Amino acid sequence: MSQHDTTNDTDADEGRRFGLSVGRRDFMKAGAVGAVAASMGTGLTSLASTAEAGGTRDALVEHTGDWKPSTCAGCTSWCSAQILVDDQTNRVIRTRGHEDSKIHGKNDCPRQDLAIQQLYDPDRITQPMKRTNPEKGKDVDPEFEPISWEEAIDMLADEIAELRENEEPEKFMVTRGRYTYLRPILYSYLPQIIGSPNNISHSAICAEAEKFGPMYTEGEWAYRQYDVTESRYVLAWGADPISTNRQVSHYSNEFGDLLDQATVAVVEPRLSSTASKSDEWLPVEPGQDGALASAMAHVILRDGLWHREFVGEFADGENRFVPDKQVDPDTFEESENSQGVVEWWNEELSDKDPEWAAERAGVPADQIERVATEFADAGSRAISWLGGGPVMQVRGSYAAMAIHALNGLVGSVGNRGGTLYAPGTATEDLPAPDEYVDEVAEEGLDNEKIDQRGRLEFPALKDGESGGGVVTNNAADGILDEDPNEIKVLISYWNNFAFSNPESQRWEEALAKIPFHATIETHASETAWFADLILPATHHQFERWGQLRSTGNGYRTINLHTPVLADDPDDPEDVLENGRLWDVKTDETEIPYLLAESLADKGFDNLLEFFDEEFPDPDSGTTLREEYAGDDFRSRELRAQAFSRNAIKLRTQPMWDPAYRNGDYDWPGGEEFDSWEAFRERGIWHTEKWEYRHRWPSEGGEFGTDSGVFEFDGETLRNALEGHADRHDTDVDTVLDVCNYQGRVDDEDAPNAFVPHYEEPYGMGDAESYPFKFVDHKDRLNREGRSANTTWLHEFRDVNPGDEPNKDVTKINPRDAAELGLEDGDPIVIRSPAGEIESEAKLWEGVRPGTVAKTWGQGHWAYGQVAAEEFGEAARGGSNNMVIGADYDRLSGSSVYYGDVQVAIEKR
Ligand SMILES: Nc1nc2c(c(=O)[nH]1)N[C@H]1C(S)=C(S)[C@@H](COP(=O)(O)OP(=O)(O)OC[C@H]3O[C@@H](n4cnc5c(=O)[nH]c(N)nc54)[C@H](O)[C@@H]3O)O[C@H]1N2
Ligand SMILES: Nc1nc2c(c(=O)[nH]1)N[C@H]1C(S)=C(S)[C@@H](COP(=O)(O)OP(=O)(O)OC[C@H]3O[C@@H](n4cnc5c(=O)[nH]c(N)nc54)[C@H](O)[C@@H]3O)O[C@H]1N2
Ligand code: SF4
Ligand SMILES: [Mo]
Repeated sequence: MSQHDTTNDTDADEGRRFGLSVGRRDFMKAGAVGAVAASMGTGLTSLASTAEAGGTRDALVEHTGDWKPSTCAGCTSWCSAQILVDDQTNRVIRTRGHEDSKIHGKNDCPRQDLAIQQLYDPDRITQPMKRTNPEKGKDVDPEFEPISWEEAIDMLADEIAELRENEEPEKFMVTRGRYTYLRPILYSYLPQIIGSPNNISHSAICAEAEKFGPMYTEGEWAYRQYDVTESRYVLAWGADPISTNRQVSHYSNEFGDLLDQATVAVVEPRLSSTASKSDEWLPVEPGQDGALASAMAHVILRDGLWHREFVGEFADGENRFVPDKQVDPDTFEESENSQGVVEWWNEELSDKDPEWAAERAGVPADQIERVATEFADAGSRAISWLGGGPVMQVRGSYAAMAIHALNGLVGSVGNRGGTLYAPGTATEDLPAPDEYVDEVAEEGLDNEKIDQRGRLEFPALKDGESGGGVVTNNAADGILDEDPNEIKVLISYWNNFAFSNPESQRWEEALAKIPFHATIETHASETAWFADLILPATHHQFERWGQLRSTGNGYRTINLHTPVLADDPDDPEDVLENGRLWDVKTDETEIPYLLAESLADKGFDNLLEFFDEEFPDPDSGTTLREEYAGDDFRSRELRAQAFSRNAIKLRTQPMWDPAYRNGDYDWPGGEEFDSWEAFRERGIWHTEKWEYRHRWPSEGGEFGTDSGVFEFDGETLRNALEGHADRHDTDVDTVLDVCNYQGRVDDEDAPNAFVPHYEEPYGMGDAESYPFKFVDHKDRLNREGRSANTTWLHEFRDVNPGDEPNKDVTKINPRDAAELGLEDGDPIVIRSPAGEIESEAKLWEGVRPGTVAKTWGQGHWAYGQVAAEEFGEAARGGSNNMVIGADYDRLSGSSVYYGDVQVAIEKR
């Protein structure tokens, strides 16, 4: 493993290649990282040689520094972590899972180590940069120049102040990707006080369609945790939990035991890591999961394998779920826990037998029978594990409902060995800004959002509400069409929308159109290429305050991000001096605070007043100005850091402040700390353990649906769809027609719109010109989009079944390859109606004939010297999002990645 050579940076024309005119000082700084690394190497070697034989590893761990708590945000597992910081060099040398975590203990996943490469990446942005070339475009060198924080913040404040003066605050926009739970400050409160409704999150390019399933069956717009230690059957749908998905660390720990005690079956068009280690692989035709789910439900009911206590029973005990026969609802006595199973059978399942599904899904009927039977034979200790693959598709919402409803049929919902949610946590909401919102802002906030959510064609029914969710990728069209309004000033943070959105070419255009764009990132990403201002961010795992949470093994933990490089993280001076490598600041706290000060200079002081009034240190009551008076920029920077610390203390106060938790606060139970220092030093807090079945109405609980029970008949969905139709003075059938679904309210020839049901996949591209289905999947070493510039990502690409180190291959079944005349290593072009990319053929049996699979995450033309072939000039590999067109599962607002994407493959 070689850290890429920092001495490259001194290459004479590097500045030009980077498109960043960087001064000599920066190269020297980069050089200094290299020097530390080199000297550390010697230090460790000598330390190792003095340690006792066999104990070198322990010597390293025990004697070189302290393990400090933080959080890994490498994926949505958000594992609590511990970081070993070397005493002598103040350098992070190791990370691991937090030893006290009841979810994963010290065991993390290998991706944590890549975070260290991110931290010390010589290509990080080390100080603010301003664009000097007013022209914007992919092929236009931005000609960035370094500037001071004071100048940078002033520039941004000028732009915002101007919008306010012109009474057009709705032309301001914030986008976010990953975040910590200090996010409301930048993502919600800042635009609210300025007066813009336009805060757009990445959620709909992430996994919203997945949440649709549990929402419209049991009323939970949330991810599940899976009780794998108690389970006897795991049926994973497009989820690859030892490689991606959520809680990879925990599920990887448990996977060996799981295979001993349970059967694992994986529904996947490609042989994923999990499929390769499981008992059954159902190599589904992309987009046809809904057919399998309906057929499995059919078998479970036909054979009388459902869970009586959860679902109910025929009054006389005779099973009337006979294929092709309708059931009289009066003959069935529903349990207190659920409703509508008879309707589901009558409207959808009665004729969906395994033969019917086999024809569509390309999986043998006897395998469907066997898997459905063994799944239900595990009783309630069976998991139907819903990943993004089967549902981030044009009509994916209904497949999500069907797949999740299988958990209802076998009674594994909230039950031992089944699908659990998170026990209640003791975080507190940050102070609310409502009092600081003035009239100009109120008017701005009345505008429609730029992603057009809630329009007839974008129901985005999060939490049952019309327009309740985001339609991330459509914001690009909103910006381009100035519909509902023009966007003049954008702050983007912790995302790379010009790369991560399907048909990302549209974002390049949209970003080029925005007159002023500031981005807060660690790297010069594709998005930064279009920015006017790059504000360099602290690294989330090592250099800042924040908080995330993990859910697994029956618990939820609250995990702190701490600035581990500072000796005393509570001391703002120490954090600014020692807590970060470069002249970088924290997106969610310090930057909004500095901006508030600068806006106040320009006559708009609502934001500053809010921060000053509402964010004192909750321990001492000291306000920011009492702690650091003075109006020079240094005092402001210190207040900004104190603000960060106070914000995290306020957010976590119930956990560490006995007086607070014993007051009015509705304490949910869980660990109790007696002081901030005690909590901060440990950095992790546990809930109580999930109590099985406590939400079952038969046990005195309630589900979050409109009916309060688990719904097989989609009553909550009916209400949500009717709400959306009413808002547009139309009927549900029109909504479904406009949104491209097949279900209807009352039409013999169409599926019932409310029950979980099969919808045919919809091809993006005609099958004749684009004969292959494209199967996109995450890299085992992707840290979402953030490990792109680490060498290990590229060196170890073969941790993905079928991939090759340092290459970006496309996996093609040898039978298809023979027809195309392709051999291993042949250069190819992948073409779709959206665009084309270049790749290399890899003949591999692990993909279904008729499909090609390609790992996501390559194809950067910016981001850094490792990520790109030539920074700003040439891409390394091909970005899948250039061929995945922009389309939507409109009921959830989700972007489509799977099932419907069709491509042509040609030899280059
Ligand atoms: N290693 C790693 N892990 C991660 C992340 C990461 O970047 N890297 N990111 C995290 C994030 S942000 C998220 S949202 C989660 C998402 O985690 P998941 O929801 O589990 O993952 P997706 O990437 O949406 O799912 C893609 C999978 O579906 C399969 N697939 C494609 N088409 C179909 C189909 O038609 N049917 C079926 N059944 N499967 C299909 C693909 O082969 C792939 O295995 O992962 C998190 N975990
Ligand atoms: N084809 C395809 N596309 C996908 C996916 C896929 O599986 N296939 N996955 C989708 C999913 S699930 C998601 S969640 C999105 C993720 O996509 P985005 O939400 O766009 O986020 P990332 O790409 O992870 O963010 C990368 C940016 O974060 C910056 N960054 C890195 N570390 C930090 C930090 O500590 N602080 C700050 N402020 N910035 C930092 C980097 O400079 C970089 O530009 O991508 C989606 N896009
Ligand atoms: S599973 Fe995700 S959050 Fe946990 S250590 Fe790995 S990358 Fe980090
Ligand atoms: Mo995601």
